[in-house]
Amino acid sequence: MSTKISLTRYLVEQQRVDGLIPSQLRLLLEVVARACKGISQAVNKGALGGVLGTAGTENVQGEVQKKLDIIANEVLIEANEWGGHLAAMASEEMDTIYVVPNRYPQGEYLLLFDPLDGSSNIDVNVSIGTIFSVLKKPEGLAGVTEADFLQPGARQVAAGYCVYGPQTTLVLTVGDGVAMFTLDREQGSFVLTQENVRIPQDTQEFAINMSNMRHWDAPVKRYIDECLQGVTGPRGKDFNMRWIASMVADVHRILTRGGIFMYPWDQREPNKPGKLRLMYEANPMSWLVEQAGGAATNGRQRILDITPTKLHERVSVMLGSRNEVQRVTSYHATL
Ligand code: AHM
Ligand code: MG
Repeated sequence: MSTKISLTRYLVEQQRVDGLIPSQLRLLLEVVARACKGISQAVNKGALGGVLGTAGTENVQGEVQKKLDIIANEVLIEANEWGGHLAAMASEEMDTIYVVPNRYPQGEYLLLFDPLDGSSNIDVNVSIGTIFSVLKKPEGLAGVTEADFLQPGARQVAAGYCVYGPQTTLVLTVGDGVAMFTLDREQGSFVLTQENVRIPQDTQEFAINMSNMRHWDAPVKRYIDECLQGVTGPRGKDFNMRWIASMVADVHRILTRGGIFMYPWDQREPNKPGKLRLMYEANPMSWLVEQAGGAATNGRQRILDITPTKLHERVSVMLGSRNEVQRVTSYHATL
């Protein structure tokens, strides 16, 4: 009988055998996974748990908050604040950082999350997820401020997401490749179901919200237009399209079978670099994709090299199969 490897065992081995993660980081990741289990329960209850619908509030970005956005945010904070491994947290759903209260010990890590990504899919029973990113608090300073969070994604020490779909799957990197864990509801634990995840370099599948086509920049228009011309066009092959409108679910598909995902800058909001958030969405997903052999840019530079100037900074995102991301990025250099 093959041995099932739990997330706990996987993390212990990463710590013991490979020396990749300190014990505090291991604890932190266990707690995040536990919180995701709680969120998964709430998601599964749906209408029976009274968790669907809007909460009647807006977040700092002016987006209407769903009940589950708020529930997921609270679950993550309550699970993480007392463990002693964190200095502070930041969330897409909170205006400012949440410093661990004085009554608890302060740790050296910073946790960032989008508690419930794909909010527009909550009420329609389509996959949604939690995205998280872990940074180290810069050394030598007492206390913690928003400035401590403004580090490029290349400095992440762990990143991942949990997708709540037909299965609940936690996907994680600590800088040693990407591993996937499926929630075993009978055992109540995440079980390793795939290691060394690799994204094929080439793909014939793209993910973009096509309804925004008229607002895109010329390089993105050119790239998609060439894909749409199919086998008789310059690409010489047909392309398929998928758009779930949950980044977690779209990225999960790309990590599973390849593809390119784009949420580019568009003319509707010319002063914003894009819709998606750099620190809660683009950075963790970009690191996962790179760790699986893919690429991630904003059309002009590697996303992980961008130094954020504010917590809720937005960014244009192109990520997935390496050759396709390089192609659309090269179009930005020439047009
Ligand atoms: P959210 O964090 O408020 O849910 O917004 C982010 C989501 C992404 O998951 C998804 O890729 C995108 O917004 C979909 O946007 P659109 O509805 O414009 O297609
Ligand atoms: Mg989101």
